[in-house]
Amino acid sequence: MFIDTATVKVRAGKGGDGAVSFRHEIYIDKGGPDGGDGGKGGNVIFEATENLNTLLDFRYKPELKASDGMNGGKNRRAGKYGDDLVVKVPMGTLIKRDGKIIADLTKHGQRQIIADGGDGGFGNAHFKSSVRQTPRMAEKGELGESFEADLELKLLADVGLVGLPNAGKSTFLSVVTNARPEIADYEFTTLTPNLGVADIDESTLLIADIPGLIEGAADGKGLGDQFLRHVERTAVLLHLIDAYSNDIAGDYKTIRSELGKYSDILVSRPEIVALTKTEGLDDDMITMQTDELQKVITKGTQVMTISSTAGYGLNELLRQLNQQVKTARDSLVEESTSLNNVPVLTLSNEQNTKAWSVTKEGDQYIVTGEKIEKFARRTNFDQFEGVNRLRDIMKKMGISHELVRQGAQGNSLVRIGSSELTFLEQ
Ligand SMILES: Nc1nc2c(ncn2[C@@H]2O[C@H](COP(=O)(O)OP(=O)(O)OP(=O)(O)O)[C@@H](O)[C@H]2O)c(=O)[nH]1
Ligand SMILES: [Mg+2]
Repeated sequence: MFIDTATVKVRAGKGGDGAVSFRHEIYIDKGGPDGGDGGKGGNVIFEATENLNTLLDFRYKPELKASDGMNGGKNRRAGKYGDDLVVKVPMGTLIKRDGKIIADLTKHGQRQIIADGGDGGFGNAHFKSSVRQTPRMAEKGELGESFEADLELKLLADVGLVGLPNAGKSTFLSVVTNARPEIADYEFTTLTPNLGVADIDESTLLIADIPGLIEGAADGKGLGDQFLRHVERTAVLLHLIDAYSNDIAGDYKTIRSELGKYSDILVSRPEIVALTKTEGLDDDMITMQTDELQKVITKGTQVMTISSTAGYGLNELLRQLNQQVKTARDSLVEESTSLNNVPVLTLSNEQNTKAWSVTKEGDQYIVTGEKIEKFARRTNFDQFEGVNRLRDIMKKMGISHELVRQGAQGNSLVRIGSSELTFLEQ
């Protein structure tokens, strides 16, 4: 079976907690704070490899988890970082989060952090100040990023075969490559894409055969557009047309219009058109059909004639394809590098960190805002001083002022994310 999409849960490691500890020195009852910081949680990293070509394995991996960071220790000893988890995916895998592309791994060895490990919490050694000599508080480590990632494999073939059903696409693939797709004299024989490798001169061409397209394909008719993404990034399109067609110009236009509706990129790919099944046709007939085609094809497009069953014109066609693929690949480099720079989504987006808001619900006050929620998550609510520090931060950010303005009193309940505290402002 051909598997080209998968959904996996990714979970980066939690950061280790900071430690509360005090130096033990001879003659000194209690030394300064020396609790170390927690280590950062491990990242989940995806790496593209040429050794895989399906996403099949991911169906058996319910969760991809990196390890947690260790807690800090005495003597300012920092917790060990959690180990990263490196996940191998086939080249051409797109990774999406909530429908947004967060990574596009096209080259062998290319890596990207998909889920970022949580930061470790500060140990109490960080919290010493002139007024606070013995801080009995430390931060908790943050949770790592965790979400469902949708993987989508786009085959990075060199040549994409397009055409109406029954045009002879699979037959061509079966003759010029090692692939053995199903072939039959009816429409929609091919239901899922086939890939094959053709040898020509000193090169190899990876050719993708997809189900036939019909009018309305881009809107979901027939087998719809679900397979067009497999040819979206092929360097060159080979458009096959049955030479026996009664409306050869119409056939051509139907396919071009569906490609155009699907994507601008697809329709602007270099294209070679080939008339198929020509072994039984005389030259006049072929010339007539070619002339008809010339009236409608995109300027500069080559028209070739082949017969897969008789073996006519195949090497010439492969040679032309090879040349066009080479030229096209050079200009494609730019496109794929810009895709590689798609940033990974992370929780800390600078623009949002300053924003917060306070709303009143019944007699509770709900505080939202990325930065304050982050501080709250890192606060250890079992430690009195930790909670007080959170109150200090709320004061500095102006949140306390807003709480007073909205009527909060000392014992009012304030909720920040999933944390709760009493207001306690004098
Ligand atoms: N005479 C002749 N028949 C051919 C040639 N190539 C393909 N055919 C026939 O055309 C019919 C359709 O061929 P396929 O290769 O299955 O066509 P397809 O484009 O893959 O069709 P779908 O998968 O349905 O889109 C089959 O009966 C083939 O035997 C050829 O060069 N000459
Ligand atoms: Mg087919």
